[in-house]
Amino acid sequence: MFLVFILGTAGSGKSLLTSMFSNWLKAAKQDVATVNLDPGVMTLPYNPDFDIRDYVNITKLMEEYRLGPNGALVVAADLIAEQVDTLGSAIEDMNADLVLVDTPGQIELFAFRASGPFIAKELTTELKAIVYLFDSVFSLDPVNYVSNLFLSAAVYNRFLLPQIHVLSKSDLLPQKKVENILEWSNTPETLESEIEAKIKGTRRLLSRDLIQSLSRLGLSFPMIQTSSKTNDGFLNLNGILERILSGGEKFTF
Ligand SMILES: Nc1nc2c(ncn2[C@@H]2O[C@H](COP(=O)(O)OP(=O)(O)OP(=O)(O)O)[C@@H](O)[C@H]2O)c(=O)[nH]1
Ligand SMILES: [Mg+2]
Repeated sequence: MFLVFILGTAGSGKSLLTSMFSNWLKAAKQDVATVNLDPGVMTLPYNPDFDIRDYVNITKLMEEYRLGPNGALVVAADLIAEQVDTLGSAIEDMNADLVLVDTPGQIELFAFRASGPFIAKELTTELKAIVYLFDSVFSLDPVNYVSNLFLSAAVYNRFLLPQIHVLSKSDLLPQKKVENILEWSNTPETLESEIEAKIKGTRRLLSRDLIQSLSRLGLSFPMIQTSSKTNDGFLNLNGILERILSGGEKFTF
């Protein structure tokens, strides 16, 4: 069993990717299961095989501890960590070859509080990977793109798992723009010169230094485009996951 955690900023397309990519994998006869780890979500575009909402109830926590929604999510994250053995067994019992794990919209909740990395570490001892989403429309602005690179680096620093960058919602941009952003990920110099051309003053200096420090750290991950509306890039995403997790073999023979 391999686990793939899907992370990204709020609204970057995690849940729809979990939904559409799992459907795509099923159509390719792969034994895939879905996990919802977002205790605060109201409706999901898929029917999770494992749902954290069966274990923690945000509305109850808000009432019980007199908390707002974000405070309740923090308490929920700690409660989830306490039950990690139970959750791990439940997920293992699904016996799927590949498990897609949809994470909460508040990325800091999963990535930066102790519970997320703890869950990622403790939930099964099998191989894992992270798919980190970059929203295409948000990434059009090179400064946003750089900020997101840093968030992704922070995620890597917490999880230390193989990480793939996915430029999500590729259907919302002309292919030329998509390729432009992919080019930034391959050659940081392109990104730097675009920032030099577009931005002035402190923001320019800051962005340039940020890009250079990421290059120095050697933190670069492959980036591919996907769309959960057209299934664009799913074949590619699957190929990369197979290479990372199962030595290039199919997940299910
Ligand atoms: N056009 C287009 N829209 C998308 C795509 N993926 C997601 N969306 C839309 O973007 C919005 C957010 O998608 P979600 O899948 O809920 O994103 P999320 O990251 O799970 O959001 P949170 O869990 O709230 O952080 C929804 O309106 C989706 O329909 C895509 O590939 N193309
Ligand atoms: Mg979601």
